[in-house]
Amino acid sequence: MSWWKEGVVYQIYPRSFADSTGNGVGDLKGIISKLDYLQELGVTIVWLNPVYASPNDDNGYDISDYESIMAEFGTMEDFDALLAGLHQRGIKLIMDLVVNHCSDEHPWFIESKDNPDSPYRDYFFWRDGVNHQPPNNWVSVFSGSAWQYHPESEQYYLHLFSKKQPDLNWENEALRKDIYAMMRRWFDKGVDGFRMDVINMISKNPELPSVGDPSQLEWGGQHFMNGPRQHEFMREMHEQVLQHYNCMTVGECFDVDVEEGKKLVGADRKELHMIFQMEHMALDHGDTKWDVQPTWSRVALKQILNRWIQGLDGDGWNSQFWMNHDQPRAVSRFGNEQKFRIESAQALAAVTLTLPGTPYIYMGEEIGMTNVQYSIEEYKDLETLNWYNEQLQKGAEPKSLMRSIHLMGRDNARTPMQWNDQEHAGFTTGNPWLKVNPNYPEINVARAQQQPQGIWPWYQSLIALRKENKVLVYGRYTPIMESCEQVFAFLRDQNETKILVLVNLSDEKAVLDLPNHIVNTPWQVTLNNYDSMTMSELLPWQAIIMRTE
Ligand code: TEU
Repeated sequence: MSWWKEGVVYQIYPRSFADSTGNGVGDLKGIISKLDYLQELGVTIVWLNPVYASPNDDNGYDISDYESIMAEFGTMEDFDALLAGLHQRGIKLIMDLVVNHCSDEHPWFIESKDNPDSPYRDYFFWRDGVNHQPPNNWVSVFSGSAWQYHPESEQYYLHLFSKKQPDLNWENEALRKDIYAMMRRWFDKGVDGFRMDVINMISKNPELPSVGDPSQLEWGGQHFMNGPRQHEFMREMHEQVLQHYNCMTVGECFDVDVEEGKKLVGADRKELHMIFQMEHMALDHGDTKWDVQPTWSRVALKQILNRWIQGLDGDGWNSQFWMNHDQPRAVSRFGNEQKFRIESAQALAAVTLTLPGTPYIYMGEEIGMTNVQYSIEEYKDLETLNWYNEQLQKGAEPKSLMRSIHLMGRDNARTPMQWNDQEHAGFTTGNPWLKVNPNYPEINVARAQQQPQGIWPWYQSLIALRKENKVLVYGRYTPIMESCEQVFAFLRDQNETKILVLVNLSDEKAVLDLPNHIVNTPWQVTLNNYDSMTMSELLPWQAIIMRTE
């Protein structure tokens, strides 16, 4: 029985949650002021995006000191108060661990740059160029070459993300020891676990070879995704740190298949508890994420999730989510924010909170917050801005670029939390760092909590249901109607208890084609987001959860 299996996670992007000072940036005291809110919702674990000292090139994912708090967010005393306040309410805290890279303003990097003979030089990937060109042709996730030239030492350093995020060299044992010691200090302070940023990118092929045509920028993933020493490093981290604490770990992992996933989370592997597999986040991608496909397949979605659930069954543990701080708003992307905002947000919630695996709710999902359509000057995210500028230079049409950004840009998830219909949605009394979604008079927490049939109480009920029914945590999972392009249906059962989940993920009515033994079971309806129901048809985005002993 592990608390992280039974828990429900709520993700907070601190910059955008609640501002206590009026400077327009969310902060730790702001989060403290909302702890009763979290308790009322019922979540039992909070994941905080990075709150460490950072020049904020990538909103805290560029860390300049792993052991102090970002000045904009408050102080270490505030952090201690936050942790204590969560624990008093029976809520655990997991932190972001960003150790594939740090900031170019971290003392390790400054030392490595200013003093090539220092032992810190080898904490990073410094290499000579080739004919006055970068050492290889890898492209950065945030556009352009993954190498930055440093004229003083006449070498380049590797940065798979922005040039202010130099990659750390995990081949170096002293670096690994420093990271483990830092993690232990956070655990000793009382934090309950880590969400590990791009953790399957830490082991690079030490030769750092080019891919394909060396004169073209290419994604070098084959040389650093799930690299040669990945599992060795994970086991070492487990042995030196994780095994000593009653903690939770979840690794963010792009490009893993179930086989690779099992190696990371298999029960006897001594690596991680969970990963975020990202396959369903690509359902609407074309060649890149910006090449958005207008429709996505429900059958494909179910195939992905079922493959992971069945693949890890009895061995590893899944995590379930529709979005995070890098993804568009769930209701805008997978639901229908125009015609069925409430129903579709409820339908999506019903799926994540009843599938096997730990559910993750991203702040604002519980009130059905939506994407935004800003002009380019209003965006802050470096991924979005770099891509826009790069594409413009290549001659792309601004209009089509904006269409992609409106659908896919990361700032969709990062607009301030909408608390009420006051100015700036009650997020700040000052000037918000990122513009508040103009729909806040209609979509906000205060209002959502007053709507008995709305999204907020629905989340509250689902969370309570999961806590009260361990069958939803530990029970067997049997998918139903797998080839149906509208309905996501499944059975959870344990001993005599059965829970049936029927969710219409479409704008049209859906015919229910259920096996006889299910139709003939004496179900009691636990949750239904419409007033009526039948066993033969679901209304658009209808979600029904039924139970029997
Ligand atoms: O994200 C990893 C990552 O690859 C993302 O940048 C992702 O590809 C992209 O956002 C999808 O379009 C993690 C963090 O979650 C993200 O916020 C950071 O920017 C990134 O790592 C670098 O630390």
